[in-house]
Amino acid sequence: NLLPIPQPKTYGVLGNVPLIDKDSPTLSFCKLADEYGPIFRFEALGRSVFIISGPDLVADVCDESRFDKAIGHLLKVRDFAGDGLFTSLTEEPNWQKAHHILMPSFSLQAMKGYHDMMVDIALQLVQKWARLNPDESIDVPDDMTRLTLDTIGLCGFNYRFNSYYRETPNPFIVSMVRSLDEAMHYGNRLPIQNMLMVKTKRQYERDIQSMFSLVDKIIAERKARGDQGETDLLARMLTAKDPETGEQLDDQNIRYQIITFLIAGHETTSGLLSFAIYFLLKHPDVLKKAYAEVDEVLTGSTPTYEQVLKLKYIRMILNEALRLWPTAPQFSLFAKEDTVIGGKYRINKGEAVSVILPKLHRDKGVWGEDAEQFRPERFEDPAQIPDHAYKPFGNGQRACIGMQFALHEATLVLGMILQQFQLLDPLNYQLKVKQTLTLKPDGFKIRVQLRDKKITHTYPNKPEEDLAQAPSP
Ligand code: FDE
Repeated sequence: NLLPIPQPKTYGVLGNVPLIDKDSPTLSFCKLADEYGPIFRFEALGRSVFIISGPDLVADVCDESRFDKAIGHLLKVRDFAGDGLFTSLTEEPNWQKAHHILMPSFSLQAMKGYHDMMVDIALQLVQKWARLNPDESIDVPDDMTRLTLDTIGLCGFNYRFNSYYRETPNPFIVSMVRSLDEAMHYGNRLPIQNMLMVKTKRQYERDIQSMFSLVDKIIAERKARGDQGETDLLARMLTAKDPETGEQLDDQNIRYQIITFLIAGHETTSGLLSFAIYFLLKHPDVLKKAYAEVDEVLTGSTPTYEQVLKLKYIRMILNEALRLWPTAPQFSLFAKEDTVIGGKYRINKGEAVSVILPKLHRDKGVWGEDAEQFRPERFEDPAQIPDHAYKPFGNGQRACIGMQFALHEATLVLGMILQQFQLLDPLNYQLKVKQTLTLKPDGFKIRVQLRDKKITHTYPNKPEEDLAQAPSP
């Protein structure tokens, strides 16, 4: 009763590569899944991976006794993230070590310690927006990227990128975005093509060097300054010992971890905040409820840690945004032994599967007929969330270590924005999703007005009916 796994049309050595849009591979996989179903084989230049999006299949590959994290599509990212947490295999010694050392820094409890620093950066965003002239637009993903980079920089390494003091993106960001983009494209080119792209290669190497030198500077400065009682990630990495082995992280690995946190901690969270704002603008009913909650909970000039925990509806909005547009849209695993998934598909030892989240998260069988619609109320009762149909933070021991961090930050920031501003969509933005490993709404611009709390809220948006549908991936 085993079934063959379908495969789309191949093109010689290129395999299935010509079928995907190289600038947005995950969304191409979603489209192919419409045609080929919840599992299909994808072949790219000698690599082969099963692309899966059916909840029953995902449940099986999330069984950690049979599958473990694969780094297939992240391989090139190792050029700059090395054996940092995100890009290491579970069996590499530095994964275990760093996981043990860093877990306490990301506990719910630890968020208390980051709260004031998060407020510090969020205030910079709010103050920037408050000073804009009425005819000036805000590039949402740009400003959110400033926010999330500065936040992880400050909370993680006591380093200020000061992105709100610059017109253009921080040079570190320019290098990082360009390297991520190259890492994403590299694997889909023929070796000969890669060899011929001399300029791209040189730029890539320069970008990596520039990231390394910034990070090495941060480490060196901290070491020179000595221990001043800091409790941030860097302090922990420089001093803490793995309780199991008694070993510390070496300097090269610390460099990789810092780059990892800077990448993982800001691209995904800024995308999350941008999509959340997009959905709020297009759903006046949700926006109204969000304002009501914020006005009830956020009574002081800046939110306290406890108040952020009370912003339940804001949290639901973020969860729902991550359902429709999971900003880290794909993760991969390999089979530890020959196995069968969904009761009918054979996966052999060593073979890789990749979970396509935007598709999984819109499965009508588990989410219902309105799966494509933005409806935060789905997250009212956590017990109702289908276990293996919602994986925006990945799975098991390799799930996102930064989840609490990202959610606390995003809840705080969204709360502060709504406390201060009316959101306007004068250009009637039409969603266009861009991928640079992570997903973001491309060219998303809004305007804001300071709220006058004496006036009841007015929402200068289009009627709800034609906006209720979230666009398909
Ligand atoms: C991780 C992660 C994941 C998984 C991946 C794989 O498996 O491959 C996912 C899905 C995620 N992550 C997602 C997300 C979303 C958001 C918003 C976030 N994320 C955020 C963040 C922040 C921070 C800091 C982070 N994040 C981090 C991280 C890390 C480090 C990792 C790795 C872990 C291990 O150990 O493996 C992750 N993240 Fe995240």
